[in-house]
Amino acid sequence: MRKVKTGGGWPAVWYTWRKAREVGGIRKLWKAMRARNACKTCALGMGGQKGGMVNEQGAFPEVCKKSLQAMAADMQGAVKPEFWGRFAAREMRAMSPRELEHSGRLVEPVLFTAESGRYAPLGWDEALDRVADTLASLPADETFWYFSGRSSNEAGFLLQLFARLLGTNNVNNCSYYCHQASGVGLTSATGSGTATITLEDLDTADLVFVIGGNPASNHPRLMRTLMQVRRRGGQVIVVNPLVETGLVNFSVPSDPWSLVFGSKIASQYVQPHIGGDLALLTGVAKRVVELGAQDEAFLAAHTSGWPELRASLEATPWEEITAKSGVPKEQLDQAAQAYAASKRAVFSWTMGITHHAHGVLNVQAIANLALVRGMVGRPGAGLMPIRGHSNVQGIGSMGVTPLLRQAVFDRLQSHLGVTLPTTPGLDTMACMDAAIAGRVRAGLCLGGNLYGSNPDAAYARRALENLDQITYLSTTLNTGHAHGLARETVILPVLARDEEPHPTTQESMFNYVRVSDGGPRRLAGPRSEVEVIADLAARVATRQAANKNLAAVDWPAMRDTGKVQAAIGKIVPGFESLADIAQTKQEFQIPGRTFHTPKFPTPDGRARLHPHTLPELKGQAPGELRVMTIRSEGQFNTVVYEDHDLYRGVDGRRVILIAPDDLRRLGYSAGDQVTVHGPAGKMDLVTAIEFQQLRPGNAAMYYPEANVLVGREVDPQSRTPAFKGVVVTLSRG
Ligand SMILES: Nc1nc2c(c(=O)[nH]1)N[C@H]1C(S)=C(S)[C@@H](COP(=O)(O)OP(=O)(O)OC[C@H]3O[C@@H](n4cnc5c(=O)[nH]c(N)nc54)[C@H](O)[C@@H]3O)O[C@H]1N2
Ligand SMILES: Nc1nc2c(c(=O)[nH]1)N[C@H]1C(S)=C(S)[C@@H](COP(=O)(O)OP(=O)(O)OC[C@H]3O[C@@H](n4cnc5c(=O)[nH]c(N)nc54)[C@H](O)[C@@H]3O)O[C@H]1N2
Ligand SMILES: [Mo]
Repeated sequence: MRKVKTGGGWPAVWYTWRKAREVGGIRKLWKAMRARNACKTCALGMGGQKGGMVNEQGAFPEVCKKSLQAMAADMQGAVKPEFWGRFAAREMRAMSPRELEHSGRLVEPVLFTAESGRYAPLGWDEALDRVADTLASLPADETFWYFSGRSSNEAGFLLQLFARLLGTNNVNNCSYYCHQASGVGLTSATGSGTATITLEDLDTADLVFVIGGNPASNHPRLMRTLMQVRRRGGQVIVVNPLVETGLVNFSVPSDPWSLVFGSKIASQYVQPHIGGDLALLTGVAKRVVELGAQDEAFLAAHTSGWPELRASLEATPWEEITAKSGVPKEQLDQAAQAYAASKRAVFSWTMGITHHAHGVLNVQAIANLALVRGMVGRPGAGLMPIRGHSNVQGIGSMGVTPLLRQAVFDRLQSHLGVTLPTTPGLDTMACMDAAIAGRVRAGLCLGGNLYGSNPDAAYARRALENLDQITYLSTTLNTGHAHGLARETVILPVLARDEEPHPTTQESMFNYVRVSDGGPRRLAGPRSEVEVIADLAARVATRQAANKNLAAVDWPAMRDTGKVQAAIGKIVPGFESLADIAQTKQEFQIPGRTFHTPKFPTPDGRARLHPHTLPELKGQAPGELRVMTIRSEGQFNTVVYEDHDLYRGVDGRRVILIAPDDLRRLGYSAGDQVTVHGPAGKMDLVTAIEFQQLRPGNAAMYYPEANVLVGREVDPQSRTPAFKGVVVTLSRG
């Protein structure tokens, strides 16, 4: 396949027309896209009360391929009633993620049993009773609750509340496989786990670091911002082992000049080894200090740990830094010079930073580098984890974590008059381990694809198979519904956010809370998430009449989202105005999270610096390669829309991208069929693709397919798997 020379551009425009045809015309798609609902894809945030395709500053049109894909998927027809009779689970397992997604919207509850080996429809009452019977009969700690980041704040809050009142803290969300290292790392540095800036800050930044991410495909709306930084004469430093076409040049579809001529994005493109960022960031910080460009006054007044960090930077030899980062000293110097000259620098990052066994250390190293020049706690500068799912941050704010924040815990107890469980809850990987060990017996998943997002796919399948019951609240089919089967598996079809009967809210990565109006249902059958959760909780409460905790909430009343919003307003600090948001429709910035002055919510009010020793670079033995498992242009997580990867010019997904030198060194040629051996297993019939734009020693494969190889090693602090640091070897065939 021919590789395009720029990201975005006309292909993105043509794509819009194609999608419009699929869903029955541009007017229909336009109407759906313009409705007042928060965008369904990434957490950069769009839509809400200013109308669809509008950002928090009111800029329009802000549209990307992903939001069209997601919208078109929700606008498709229903799964055909005969689907369930025609395809047994075995046959569903042979379907690709794309085929499953395109089977249609789920409109009726279905039940799979191990005995029958297939799903069959059943009525809502019967389905909810079955789930309620299981949940009510088990000790609460033998259940677990997984949330994706696609659902509303209201659904997230209500479901975690139900789980706690049932008696368990086994409550977690996809963040454990995503940005958890950012939350943990940022909290250790600034006392707050989210971005320190707002979207406006990016308008005055003169330098933006883009570390370990491919926003050209995964957060396309950020590209306009990066283009504007360059137009203002600012710099964009990209740190990525792979040269992503769209980060070199991007044609912003909503900008006529850019669309025709393309816009330069990276002013410097640094290619470290996979996992080499900690060394690289340490090197840049060391060089900044050598240049005398640190902000001593800021460090003395607003940080703690500077003498220790300085000593550690000075003690780390350059040879170690360049060997472990893979980046020559001149390039580190160039980045340090640009940073030393910057007045307002923003540091952004994504999965190339968090998906490592040292993910938290990576995030701390970014914070160190920013703090050394006083770039946190002033306008136009700061720290910006680029979040994944559209409401993953809100789901976290709502208390979907094993450990509730103390304020939320206290208020729940005092407002409801309940005693909450204090057992340490299980994070996502710990739930899988508990399932394998038989210590948890049932699970409930609010969206997502727990099977598909897990490392070590065979282990994930066995873990889920070992459960008595798993329940999925889903909009469409995914691989989890075919491979992640418990002895009894129930799928409950739910409405997408723009079909909800009541307004819901979502939080962007800039801590901005949006209101989605909802809208008319597209198909008969699915129910709102909040309604399903309230109904289920009511049924369990009836079965556990002696459970005073569950009796403390009027569950049937909670079917009204407004009641849930009132509860959130009372319980979650910063969300007070949610109480009457259905009437006011007033969107807001969560107070206390954006830092325009250097006052930090740490115990001593100072930001904390963290010295590090550099971990060994993995995968250096002869025959080994470091693999990062990454997304293509045509997918959203485990949902694959297209098999080709436009900007990397790659066809097919059973591939490994290898640098030309490595291909020769290992004795293969481009196009050879290989078996890739990883810590968790092997993958055969993989096509070796010669890929110029990779730093030698490093290779790339597509997620989720490559999860058969990825091991279960997690970062000890954030419990996030090392999806990007997978050591593999190859054999022929
Ligand atoms: N279209 C689309 N948009 C999405 C998603 C999607 O699947 N599709 N998913 C959403 C979600 S949930 C998330 S979390 C985000 C993910 O957004 P990204 O983090 O951009 O996605 P990945 O494909 O995991 O990105 C990996 C990028 O990091 C680089 N990388 C890998 N390892 C390293 C490393 O060790 N160091 C450095 N410096 N770079 C490295 C890769 O070369 C690649 O460019 O996107 C969100 N938006
Ligand atoms: N090897 C490897 N593994 C990875 C990653 C990687 O880079 N490499 N990335 C990790 C990351 S960053 C993440 S976030 C996880 C992804 O983790 P998940 O969030 O668990 O997975 P998704 O594929 O995003 O889930 C998609 C499904 O959500 C459902 N859905 C969509 N919209 C709605 C809705 O409105 N409501 C409800 N209830 N359901 C809905 C649909 O059924 C759809 O099939 O995977 C992780 N796993
Ligand atoms: Mo993610």
